[in-house]
Amino acid sequence: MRESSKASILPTETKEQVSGVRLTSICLDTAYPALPTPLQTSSGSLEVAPLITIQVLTDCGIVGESYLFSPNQTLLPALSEAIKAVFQVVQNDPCLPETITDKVLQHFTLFGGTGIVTMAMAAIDMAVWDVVGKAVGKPLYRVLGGASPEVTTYESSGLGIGDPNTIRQQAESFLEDGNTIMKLRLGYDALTDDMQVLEMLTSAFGSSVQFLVDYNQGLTPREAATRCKEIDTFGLLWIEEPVRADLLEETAYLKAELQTPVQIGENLWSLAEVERALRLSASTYLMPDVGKIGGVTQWLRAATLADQYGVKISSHLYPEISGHLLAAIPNAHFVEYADWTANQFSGHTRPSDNRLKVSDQPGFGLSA
Ligand code: SMN
Ligand code: MG
Repeated sequence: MRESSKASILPTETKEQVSGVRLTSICLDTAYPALPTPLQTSSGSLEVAPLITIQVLTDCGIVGESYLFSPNQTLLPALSEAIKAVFQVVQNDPCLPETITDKVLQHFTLFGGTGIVTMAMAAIDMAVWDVVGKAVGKPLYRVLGGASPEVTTYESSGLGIGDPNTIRQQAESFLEDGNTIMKLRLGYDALTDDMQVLEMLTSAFGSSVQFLVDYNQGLTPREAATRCKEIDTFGLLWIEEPVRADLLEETAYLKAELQTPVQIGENLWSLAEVERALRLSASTYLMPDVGKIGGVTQWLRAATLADQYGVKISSHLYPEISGHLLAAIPNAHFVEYADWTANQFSGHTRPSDNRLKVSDQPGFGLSA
């Protein structure tokens, strides 16, 4: 790992302000908000957004808030247990997120691997960063050195695999709010179906809408070579996860063959995986998921690494949290906006004209 990606994130003055605050206990809850628009992808469908909400309590009375989104509902109980187990490792520790994350990583070395433990670590790390923001009375993007609360977004709340007329209506409703950049899910049974939807959308909207497409890992490398070449002429902003997320060499091959940028990252689970993707030049851009990469600390380290390779970073879901991160990094690309948590957090804001104004409340401002 390049050491500069491990350079301290928390400014010294902030560190001094929060090092006296200690983490005392944790409260967890679950929620299953229905998706305003159910989403069909080539690798599964989503009707509710299974969430764990996390509160980390401290000895100074500040409560850090975060959440985890699990595409798989049945794993929420296991995830909750993992969060409690990881919290035990850092209970009574000072509120220093980087130190906490490094301690957790070290503690679970023998257990090894990634997955539920990484997401549990993320839940705690995110809540600890929220405590930091609240302790110093600043929104997180400001704590992290960001100057403006405005970030560029694309709409990702719909356009799942399905009926072309419904897709067109959804695209029209995004456009009504001035959101002209949107993500379409592809990976229909046949390439001709992918082409039909793309042709319908481009003839309906012309150059007034820019599309990105997501195959959700649904293609074999051979299929991907054929399908991506066919859709390469549509001027798409990117083609996301054409093949299984661990097939980085195959993704690198596609990137080299295509005019259209290739996007991956929501299924990179560690800095080592991010660095491998960068070294292989597996994709044009990266979009780490703040839950799966291990939290704010690891997400920011990944963004720093990517910057060293000249790679732009977008986020994956968690718009209320990711917005702060994109507002604070030099290599920011897009915040993925989905409305799935709109009724869950009072601090959730919606984009218009492809822009999202990140909360100005201390911390993430999840409950404003
Ligand atoms: C996605 C990821 C997880 C659940 C649903 C959809 C999709 C995205 O890959 O990038 O938004
Ligand atoms: Mg995706």
